[in-house]
Amino acid sequence: MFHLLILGGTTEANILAKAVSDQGVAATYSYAGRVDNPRPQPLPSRVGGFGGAEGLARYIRDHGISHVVDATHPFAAQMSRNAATACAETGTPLAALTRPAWDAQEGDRWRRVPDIPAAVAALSGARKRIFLAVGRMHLEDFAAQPQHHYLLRLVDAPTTLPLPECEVVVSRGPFTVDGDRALMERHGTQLIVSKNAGGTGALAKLDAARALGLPVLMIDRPAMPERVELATVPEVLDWLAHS
Ligand code: 3Y8
Ligand code: NAP
Repeated sequence: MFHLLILGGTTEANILAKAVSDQGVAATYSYAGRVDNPRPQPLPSRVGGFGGAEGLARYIRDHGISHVVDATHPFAAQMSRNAATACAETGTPLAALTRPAWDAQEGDRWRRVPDIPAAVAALSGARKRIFLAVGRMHLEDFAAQPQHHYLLRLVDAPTTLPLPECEVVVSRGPFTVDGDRALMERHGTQLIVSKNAGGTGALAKLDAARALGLPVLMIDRPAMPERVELATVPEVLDWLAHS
């Protein structure tokens, strides 16, 4: 019996979900439950963790999952590790739908750091106006550099804020270059901090930074487990048909 599990939460996962739904393929879309109102999907959806790799293995067995596509964000490394472990354990075909990392272009002023702690360390020094566009989950880490004035962009209104001087914009992407340029000009942004997410949904701020001649602190992706990696939805549909 065919039943696909899509580990979602990204633009690419949503494009895959639409294609799979249009084909009438039996599939379930999975969210972690990070935000209050995740985008509705054209597939039956589930929200919340599985309970580690063993929880995912149990879910695969209990729900007769025949294929898994890991279309999570490049920084969702724990989910990707669990998917690789659970699929190996249950003998379930697994493929990742990934998007290439961004590369600095002509005119970009990037400083690359390997991870979030290195980004925090790189913010030592005199007060700046910083567009901290890394979301909510790692804000605590940046409390080590309270001297800056931060512009934060969050999906949901925050309950607590660990940074003494910050301005919050509640907005989920995908974003536009004009919108991000106006946002940064209004804030008087002097530095942008960004994850190297790749894809199109978060790219606008980098195009705006280039236009404004602003420096970017770019956080490289975490390492990913060994797995089949596909770059487009047609490749995924072809993989599903032959694996
Ligand atoms: C819950 C599900 C679509 C998909 C939208 C993409 C694009 C817009 C850009 C900035 C950067 C950031 C953040 C971001 C982007 C897309 C895509 C992408 C970055 C949603 C979504 C969920 C999440 C989780 C959320 C994280 C946060 C990260 C905001 C849906 C909207 C910063 C990553 O408050 C929280 O807990 C937020 C947590 C993980 C990172 C963090 O550490 O805070 N995404 N984002 C998913 C789940 O529950 O399983 O509602 O659609 C999805 C999208 N976010 O087609 O509309 O595909 O990348 N998401 C980053 O890249 O740096 C914003 O502001 O410039
Ligand atoms: P993570 O750190 O890799 O995963 C932490 C735990 O969250 C996982 O072990 C799993 O819990 C649960 N989880 C993560 N993704 C899940 C999914 N799609 N379905 C069910 N459970 C999931 O993940 P994250 O970075 O917090 O990302 C969470 C979600 O936000 C993912 O859907 C991801 O695609 C999306 N997202 C993340 C980012 C980002 O910057 N990290 C950006 C855009 C979108 P259990 O161990 O209990 O199974």
